[in-house]
Amino acid sequence: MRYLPTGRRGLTQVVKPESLPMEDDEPFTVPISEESFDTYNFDPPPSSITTTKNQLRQLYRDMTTIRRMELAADTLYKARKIRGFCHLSTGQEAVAVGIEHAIERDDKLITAYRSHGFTFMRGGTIRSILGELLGRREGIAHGKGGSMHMYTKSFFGGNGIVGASVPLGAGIAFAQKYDETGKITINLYGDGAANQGQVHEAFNLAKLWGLPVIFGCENNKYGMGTSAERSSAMTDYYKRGHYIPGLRIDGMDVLAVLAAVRHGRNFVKGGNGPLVYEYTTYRYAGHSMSDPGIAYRSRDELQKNRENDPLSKMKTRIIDWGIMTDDEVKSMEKDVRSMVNEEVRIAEEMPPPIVDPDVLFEDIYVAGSEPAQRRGRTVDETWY
Ligand SMILES: Cc1ncc(C[n+]2csc(CCOP(=O)(O)OP(=O)(O)O)c2C)c(N)n1
Ligand SMILES: [Mg+2]
Repeated sequence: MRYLPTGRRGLTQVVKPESLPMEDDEPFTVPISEESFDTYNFDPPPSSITTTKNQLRQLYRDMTTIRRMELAADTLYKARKIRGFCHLSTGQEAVAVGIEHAIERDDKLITAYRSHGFTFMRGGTIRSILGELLGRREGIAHGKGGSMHMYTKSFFGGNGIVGASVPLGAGIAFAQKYDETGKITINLYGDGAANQGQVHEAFNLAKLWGLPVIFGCENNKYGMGTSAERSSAMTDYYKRGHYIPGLRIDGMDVLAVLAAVRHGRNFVKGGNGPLVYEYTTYRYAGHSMSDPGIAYRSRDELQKNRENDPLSKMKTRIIDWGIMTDDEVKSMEKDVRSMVNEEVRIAEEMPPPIVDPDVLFEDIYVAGSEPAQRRGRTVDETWY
C-alpha cells in the first residue's frame, strides 16, 4: 500500500496524480479535511483514508445514479404516472453513498421515508424502485408500498411515521448483539425527528445495553417547512445523545462520510456502545412533490447550497487527482443517464398488480401461517 504525502489537511489538491498507483485496485490514501468534522467526547476519524481508483469512480457513479433516478421519478410524477407521496433526496446523495461504502452488506440499515437512495445502495434495482413508485407488481414491495416503504435484505426501510424507525433500529442492533453477529446497525432519522421522545428512549437503551448502533441525524435544515432553528432548542444534533459520543460530519462530502462511518463502525463493533452522528446536508427539492420548497427558504440560500453540491465536489477531485479525464467523466455520466432511461422504460412496461383479494392480502402473514378465514375486510366478513 502506498502512503501519499498528505500535506496540509483540508486541501484537496495535495493528491498529486503522478503519485497515484497504476492499478485501479491498488490501495492508496487520500487526505480528509479536518474541517469536515466536529467531535463530541469522541476522537475524530484519521486525517486520511485508504481507497482505490475504482472506489473513487464508483462513489461518483453511485451518487450520479441516485441523482438521475430521482430526477426520473420527478419527471414521472409531473407526468402524473407516479401518484401519492414521493420524497426525493437530491442534494443528500453523499450520505447514502458514503455510508454504504463504509459498511458491509450484512450490516443493517434503517431510515425514515426519504429512502430511494438507500434502497438503491442496499441492493435494490432502479427498475424495482421506479416500478414501486409507479405501483407495479414487480416493484420492490409489489407496488403496495410506494416511496416510503421499500426494503431489501439488510435494509429495513422506509417508515412514514417520523421518529418511529429509531427504536426499531435500536431493536435491530439489540438482535445483532444478542446473536453475537459482530455486525452493526446504521440508524438514520431527520432533524425533524430528533426531538421525539422515542428517539431519546432508544438512545438510553442503546447506551445502557452497549448496542452496536450508529444513530445518524440527516440534518437537511428543515422538517417539512420548519427550519431546525425553529424546532430545536439546540441544533448540535451530534451532542444530543448527552452520554453518547458524537460526531458532526460534512454530509455534502462523500469522502468525509465514508471516513466517518468506517471510523464509527470500528468503534461500535469494538463493543464501545453507540454513537450519535449528524450529517449536515441539504435537500434541493421540496419536502415532497406537493411542496415547491421555496416558501420557507430563499432562492439565495438554495443557490448557495447547490454550489456545495456533493456530485460536483467529487467530480472535481476525480479530475484534479487524475483518476479520470474530463471526457471519461462525461462518458460515465452519459452512460448512467441512458442506463436510467432504460430502467424507466422497463419499469413503465411492468404490469400493474392483478386485481384479486389473494394478491391484495398476500405478504401480511409469514408464508404458511395465513389464517383459514379472513375477517374484517367488509362488514359481512366479521366473526367473533
Ligand atoms: C409522527 C409523525 N408526525 C408528523 C408527521 C408529518 N411529517 C411528515 S415528514 C415531517 C418532517 C420530518 O422532517 P425530518 O425528520 O427533518 O426529515 P426530512 O423530511 O427533512 O428528511 C413531518 C412532521 C409524521 N409523518 N409522523
Ligand atoms: Mg430534515
